Amino acid sequence: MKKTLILTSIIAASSLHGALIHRYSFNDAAGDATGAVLTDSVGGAHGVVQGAGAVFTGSGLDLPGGGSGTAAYGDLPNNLISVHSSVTFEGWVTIDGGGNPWARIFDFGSTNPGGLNGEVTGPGNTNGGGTDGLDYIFLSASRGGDYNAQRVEIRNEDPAGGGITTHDSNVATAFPQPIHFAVTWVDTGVGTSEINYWRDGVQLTANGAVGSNLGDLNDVNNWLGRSTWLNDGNVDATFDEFRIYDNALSEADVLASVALGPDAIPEPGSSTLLGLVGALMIFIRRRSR
Ligand SMILES: [Ca+2]
Ligand SMILES: [Ca+2]
Ligand SMILES: [Ca+2]
Ligand SMILES: [Ca+2]
Repeated sequence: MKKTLILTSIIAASSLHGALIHRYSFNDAAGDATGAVLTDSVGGAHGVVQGAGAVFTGSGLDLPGGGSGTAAYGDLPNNLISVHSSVTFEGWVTIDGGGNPWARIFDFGSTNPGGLNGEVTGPGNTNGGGTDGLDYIFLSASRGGDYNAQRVEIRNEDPAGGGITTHDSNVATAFPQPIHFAVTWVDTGVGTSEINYWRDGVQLTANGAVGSNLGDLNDVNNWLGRSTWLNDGNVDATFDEFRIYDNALSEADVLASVALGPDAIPEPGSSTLLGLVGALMIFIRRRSR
């Protein structure tokens, strides 16, 4: 298994570099981030900070956590991923504290009543519909209020009838907890797709089957730190880096990224070596447990 991991990293040629389509680094000068633009340095799809209490640290966006009626979150533009047939979400985030049950790291989708009215444009329930998320893909920081438990979920109920896919994992979290995450979502056929999920370079969901396509997603509420289910709490976390790729990162790509960190992108030709370094780091970490 470990030999396989390392060999895979050596052999796999990375296609990571050319596939990065959105990059948010949050490196604005330290200070109040209320209403600030979230710059996309690669794709120009700039977002905005909604709600109250966010600050820039100089290297990240620090969200306060709290009820979604007022607390700050990152609001990215509509239709970022439904136009693609494969994507990877990747980021470096520190979970600052607990509470805020079902707090999300990211959640892209729509909220009741869905369709053209599925968009919520600010804190609270701005569209006046119900409070449940209908279409979405999310990675949660906690399951319920338990931060030693997480969930990746895809739901396709906008319009109704598309179903839901849930993948739970259980990784211990001690605040403040820095995390690297990568979630891939790839169409595999008409009405079928597949997800993979890594936390800190350890794969927790492998080839998880999903009964819908990326194009089925009504991605009008594309949020960092806020749930498309409006009664869930907003996360208390600091986002250092958030990226979207229009392909699926391989395990070698993910390990290369872990090794390099949030401030740089692997160059073509360097990611094989970096993947090896990343695999060795995880190998050593596992042996030391
Ligand atoms: Ca915080
Ligand atoms: Ca849908
Ligand atoms: Ca929106
Ligand atoms: Ca940063």
